[in-house]
Amino acid sequence: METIMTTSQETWLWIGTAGMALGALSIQIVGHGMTQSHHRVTSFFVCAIAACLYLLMAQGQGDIIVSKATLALTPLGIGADVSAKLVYFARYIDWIVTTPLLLIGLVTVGLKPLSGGGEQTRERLGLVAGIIGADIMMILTGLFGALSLDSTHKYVWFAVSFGFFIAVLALVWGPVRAAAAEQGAATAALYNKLLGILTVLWFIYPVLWLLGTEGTGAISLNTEVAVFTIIDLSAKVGFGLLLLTGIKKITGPPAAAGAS
Ligand code: RET
Repeated sequence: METIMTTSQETWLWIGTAGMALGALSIQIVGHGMTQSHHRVTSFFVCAIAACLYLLMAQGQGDIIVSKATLALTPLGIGADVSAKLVYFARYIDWIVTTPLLLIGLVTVGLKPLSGGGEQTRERLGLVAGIIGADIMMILTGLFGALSLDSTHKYVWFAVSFGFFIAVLALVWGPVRAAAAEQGAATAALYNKLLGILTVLWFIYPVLWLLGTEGTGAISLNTEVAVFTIIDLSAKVGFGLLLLTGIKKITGPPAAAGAS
């Protein structure tokens, strides 16, 4: 089991910190003056929050050595086959805040603006609450799994987390996609493109978790940290820039939108 933060990991974590900070900056530049500025705000904070949590990890403050002695989630009397492992818990603090923001970004492309209140607003709020609730539980139960030393406990939590993941996907591929289809070809195409990219990128997370130190330990922590950095930058900076440029193309320059 791996219990040391290596130089390779440190380097990748600094790359993540710098990449997220530059990403936040580039989102401000690309999104400057855009019509739907809420997209700029959420995409900016996704990167800014991740930059902080990467900084925490790069400084060696975002990990915990999980062992029988240090962990509350590890029951006493566990078998002798378990030892200690290093877990970057800071990822889960990042994800629990940024994944709902990313989903809000996607869902506000798909759902058309509401005029007035009424029953429609309530239904809409219920749908968005379902997506965000399931997403938060996906990350929280994933953290429980990562902090578990006993492998039965660990895979029980993995299964629970995966169940919530499927619920999130079912909602964004089902009702939200149907709503996007009613909004005209350009919006539907942008929603479907972002949905496809998000789905592919997000599926890599549970796979890496299973292969990495949280799961089976088939790949080294060095590889895991490197791949997570690349996927995180794609899912946050790459996704954010695609979202902003897509929305800008649909809505046109602010002056024209204001004149119409
Ligand atoms: C975990 C635990 C095991 C089961 C599942 C997981 C899913 C994680 C996901 C994370 C997405 C993170 C993003 C971060 C920001 O860029 C928690 C690994 C299903 C989908 C998009």
